[in-house]
Amino acid sequence: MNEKWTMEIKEKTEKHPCYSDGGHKYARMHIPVAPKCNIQCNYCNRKYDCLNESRPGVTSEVLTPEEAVEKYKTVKSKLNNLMVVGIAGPGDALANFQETKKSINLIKEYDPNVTFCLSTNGLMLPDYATEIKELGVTHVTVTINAIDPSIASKIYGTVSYKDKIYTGEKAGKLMIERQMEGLKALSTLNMVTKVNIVMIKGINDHHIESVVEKVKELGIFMTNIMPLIPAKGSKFEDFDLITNKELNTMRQKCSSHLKQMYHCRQCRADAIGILGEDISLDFRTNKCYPKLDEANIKAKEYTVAIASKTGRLIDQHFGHAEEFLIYKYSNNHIEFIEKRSISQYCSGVEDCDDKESKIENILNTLEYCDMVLCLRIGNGPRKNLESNHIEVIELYEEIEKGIIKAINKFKCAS
Ligand code: CLF
Ligand code: SF4
Repeated sequence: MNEKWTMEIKEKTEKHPCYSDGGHKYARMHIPVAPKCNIQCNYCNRKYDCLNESRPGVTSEVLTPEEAVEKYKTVKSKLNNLMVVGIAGPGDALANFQETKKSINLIKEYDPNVTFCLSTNGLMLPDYATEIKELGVTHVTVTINAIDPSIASKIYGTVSYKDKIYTGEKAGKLMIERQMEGLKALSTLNMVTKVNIVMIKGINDHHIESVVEKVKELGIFMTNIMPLIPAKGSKFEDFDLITNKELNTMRQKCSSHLKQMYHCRQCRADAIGILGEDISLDFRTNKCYPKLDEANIKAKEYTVAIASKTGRLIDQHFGHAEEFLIYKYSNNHIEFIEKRSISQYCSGVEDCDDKESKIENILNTLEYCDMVLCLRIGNGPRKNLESNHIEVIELYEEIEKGIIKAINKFKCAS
């Protein structure tokens, strides 16, 4: 820990689930008050949450600052271990500075002891660093994917700054200059700063150690190297995945320079709870109660396969499922039929080689299914399922509501 930090900051860092290895028992609550963004990353599809801090495939509701504080009061009354309020999208926290500021002020008025944390692409950081410190933010994450403009130019499609749109190396150079200036400011202000780096095969994977070394010089506390999750509809949608082995090798290499985060869950912009156990659905304010719209439902019957960790929610990545829950819709009625076990399509790095026989196995398991509902799915298995006439829908929802939404084809947003 930095000697210049006060006891209060040290304690807040120890109880922060992302910054401390011992913080796993504490909960954080993201307030999704920041929908706009000022840049276009080539791995981002704006239909989804900001990938610099979270994962694609599921979108978060957006709250006004007033709604955010009301939701905070409810969550706080039910979660004794709630320590951190984070602003991580769905766009960029500082591209929505008025909403970010107002939300923090309202929550601080109600609970002056909570830790405020935010994540940003860094473009506006030099302008707001002092103000966010004064607001009471103690922990800041900046996503920095490159320190070389030619590499950055492959990652940032456009950057919108002071009424001008930048592209190519000019965009890359501007981002890096602003990010470095922002990091210096945070360091001078003794803020606890983490740098997230999205590791992208063939683009910046050979360059990550240089980023870590550079940000270390600027007084950063830790880095979090995250694998690219290719977002459907983004320029990088067909990019190869970084394997867990490649990721962990890179993290270990970089740990000789700086503390590394190994437990990031690439969570939603409205995630609530301890890391890895998102309970945001229990607190959703934008309640949507879908009803079966019989007149518009195409088929009379559907067999639906669900990927679920909890048995209650559609909350599992297709590739991590060891079994599917099979439901049947017919005559305006949904019924649970059975569990069907599979050998996992991809349970990690080394055993991802024989994907063809695994997808064969899954296709056999999913025989007669019309749809698969899962939290996320890679492009390869999606294409395989679709070419076998199985529709794939990514969503995060309670199972029955999810089935209704899926067969209604999303009458209300997930
Ligand atoms: Fe949220 Fe990010 Fe703050 Fe944590 S998340 S704003 S630092 S409170 Fe944590 Fe989630 Fe990984 Fe982010 S696990 S995506 S690193
Ligand atoms: Fe998307 Fe986040 Fe990049 Fe903005 S900063 S373009 S929301 S990934």
